Amino acid sequence: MSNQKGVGLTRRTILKSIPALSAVSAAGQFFTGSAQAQEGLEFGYTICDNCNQMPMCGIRFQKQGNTVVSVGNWKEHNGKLLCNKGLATLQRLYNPNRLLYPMKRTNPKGSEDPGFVRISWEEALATIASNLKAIKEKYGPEKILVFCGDPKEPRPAAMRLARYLGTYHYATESSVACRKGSLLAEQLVYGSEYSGGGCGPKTKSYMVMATNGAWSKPHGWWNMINAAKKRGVNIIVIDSRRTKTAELATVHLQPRQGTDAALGAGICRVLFEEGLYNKEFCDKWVHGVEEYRNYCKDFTPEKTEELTGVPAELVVKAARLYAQGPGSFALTSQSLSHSTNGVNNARALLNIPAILGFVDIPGGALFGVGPKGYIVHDNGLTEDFVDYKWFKEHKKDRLDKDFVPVWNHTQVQFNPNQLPEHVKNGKIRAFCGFGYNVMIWPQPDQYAEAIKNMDFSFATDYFYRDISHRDLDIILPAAMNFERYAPFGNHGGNMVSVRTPTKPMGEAKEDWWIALQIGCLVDDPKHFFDGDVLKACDSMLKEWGTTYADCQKNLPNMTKVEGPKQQPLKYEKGLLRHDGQPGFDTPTGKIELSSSITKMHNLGTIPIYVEPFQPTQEYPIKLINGTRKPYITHSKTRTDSPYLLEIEPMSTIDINPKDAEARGIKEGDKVLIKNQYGQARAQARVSIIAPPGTAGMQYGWRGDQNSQVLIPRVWDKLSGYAPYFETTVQITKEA
Ligand SMILES: Nc1nc2c(c(=O)[nH]1)N[C@H]1C(S)=C(S)[C@@H](COP(=O)(O)OP(=O)(O)OC[C@H]3O[C@@H](n4cnc5c(=O)[nH]c(N)nc54)[C@H](O)[C@@H]3O)O[C@H]1N2
Ligand SMILES: Nc1nc2c(c(=O)[nH]1)N[C@H]1C(S)=C(S)[C@@H](COP(=O)(O)OP(=O)(O)OC[C@H]3O[C@@H](n4cnc5c(=O)[nH]c(N)nc54)[C@H](O)[C@@H]3O)O[C@H]1N2
Ligand code: SF4
Ligand SMILES: [Mo]
Repeated sequence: MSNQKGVGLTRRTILKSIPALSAVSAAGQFFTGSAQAQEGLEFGYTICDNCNQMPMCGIRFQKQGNTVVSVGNWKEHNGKLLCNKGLATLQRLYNPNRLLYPMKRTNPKGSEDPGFVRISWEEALATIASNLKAIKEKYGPEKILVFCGDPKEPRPAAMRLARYLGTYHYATESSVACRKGSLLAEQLVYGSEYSGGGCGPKTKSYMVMATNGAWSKPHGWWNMINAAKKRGVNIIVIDSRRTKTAELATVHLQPRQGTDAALGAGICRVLFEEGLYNKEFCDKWVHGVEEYRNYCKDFTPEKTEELTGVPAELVVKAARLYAQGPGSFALTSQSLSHSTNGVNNARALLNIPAILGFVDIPGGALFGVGPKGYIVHDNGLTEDFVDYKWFKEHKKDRLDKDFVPVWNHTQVQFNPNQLPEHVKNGKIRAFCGFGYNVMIWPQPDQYAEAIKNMDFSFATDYFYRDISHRDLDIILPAAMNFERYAPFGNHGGNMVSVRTPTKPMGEAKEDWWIALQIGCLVDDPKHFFDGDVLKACDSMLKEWGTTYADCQKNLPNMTKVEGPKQQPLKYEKGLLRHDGQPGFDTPTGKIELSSSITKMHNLGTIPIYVEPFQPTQEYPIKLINGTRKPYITHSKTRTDSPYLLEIEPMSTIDINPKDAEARGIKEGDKVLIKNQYGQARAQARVSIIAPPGTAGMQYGWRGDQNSQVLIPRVWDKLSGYAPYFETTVQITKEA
């Protein structure tokens, strides 16, 4: 294999030499593969992780020896239609820039050149364990932050590591900015996770709440909504932009960004005033109806138009159409939450199916179910595996208690958005990162600085990412989805898929193995399955009546496991509440239009409208900074899968033709986006996808295209999320 010793490598030589040296190993394996041309092709199975979407799609690959030579659809799998990003994972697997060996820094933090050199796994794990132990003893275990980025797969093992290290400061990207803001809204209204679903044969109306599933969800969703349209389902899309999904709509409501609380109130007013709401259901199952109804009175269709920009007659039409039902809905996993009043915006839309009684009904969205202990929104985790109870008991001890009391009350994960402050105050001193990216935060430099100032830090990743990793003590190479056993996939509640991995490239190791090995060194190995990944998976699978090995024997079929039967009206049967009583898992046992929990923390009761940041003369354009593109995921596909990068080699920004013309901007022009916080470059795409006065762009580009510098560090009081979608900017053509 490689002759790499790595001693004395500088950062620059690493960046140059990792490609070169690992190319040797990659190509080495490739050539071994082709030298074994006589060897037959074999099929293998894995799960795609390229959009961090859960549940993930299934991949059937062909391999020759240890080399994967092609990827394709796994037709027996629930998610059997791979998208372009899934197909591009082979380019990622054999990307010559992959991180293949454990590395430690040799120069002081903050140096231009960290001087990373290759070390053995033994040294890496021993160094990590001794540092974590020392910090735990000297300052207390809660000074350690265990953090997982958007990748979902490492999470169960990372959270278990946090548990037995004894730190309840376990956070993920989903507690920075992703799914858990919407989840919080769902929990406040319905008492548990309820983000909607698709359209079944009985569905007659469908409300798409600020998600562009055509681009952000797997193919199955696009097929589902097209089929629904053909069947004549009334589709109401609420989206500030004219998306592919919106183009399918019977009615497209296009509110100005951040005004959904007004739109929700306007729609509910129509339902109340016209007697279209389900009074019987409300009387029995909904709390705060009168209070919210009174609030909605002011939101006449005309007033709603004035606040949201949605024509009055469309507000009325959408309410009437949706009320015909049976209605289903789909709530965004994040877009609404990226505003200062984000959780309330999401709650207001969630109130619509609530007052209509379109809750857990045939033809509507059903509450998700899983096998024993399975936490649907924390895919891959079971309550026992991560000891959820322990984390719940320690919520009040967490550092986010005063920052976001409602979050702290309801969420098991720590909200780490004040990390710079916590590090400055000595409250967080060590960082264990699994696939993390500092660019998820507004003003990322402040977070990079916080990580630099830790007493000790390490991370695992597929690649060395300069801005996230340069100030770590140790960086570890993670095995990719083709190369690892854990985790298994859980699909539709009762189907499990497992993998037949290849041997990892270089010395990459799977995240679960890394977490379990560290666990064995800092704590009782029994808590970490003696470092054995398959034993860890089996600890969950055995509870559901199977094992990893049995599931492998079933391939290419998925394995059916023991779990509750999917059924409607679970709230009538006591299947939603923690105490087994009928009703919803809220303090009142009812759906809460008026929240007992926000009230308890003096943060209001009903989801009121608050005017979002308004365009000014200096910064006249609202910037939705984070809309998904079908061929990009976050930081990942930029360089990892060059085939996708060819589609879009630099950051682009969608600008309405009117706004473009007023600024002399043409398709393809380079533009400068600027506000009081910072500036970023992009290439203009002149498109009606963006309404006049609003621009949309992806985030995650680096250097002078880093749009995160435009976002202020101000927070939604309920979730503690940043207003990524709310900022205002000026856009000018670059000289
Ligand atoms: N402005 C703006 N900011 C946003 C958003 C927005 O809309 N606008 N959206 C927010 C949301 S919803 C999200 S989800 C985040 C994006 O979340 P990010 O955390 O940026 O997600 P990724 O870029 O997918 O992955 C982060 C890192 O993990 C590595 N990685 C991937 N898979 C694995 C794995 O299995 N193991 C290991 N060890 N490493 C892995 C990748 O190489 C990468 O370096 O950004 C958030 N920030
Ligand atoms: N291809 C691809 N797929 C992905 C990802 C990816 O990066 N690329 N990321 C994955 C992740 S981590 C996530 S969280 C999901 C996100 O999935 P989505 O939530 O579907 O993604 P977005 O495109 O960010 O936002 C959805 C829509 O919200 C609209 N919107 C923005 N602000 C407002 C508002 O104030 N009101 C209303 N009504 N609409 C608004 C935008 O115009 C946009 O069309 O996607 C996942 N899937
Ligand atoms: S939608 Fe695409 S990227 Fe996401 S899991 Fe499926 S194939 Fe992979
Ligand atoms: Mo996300």
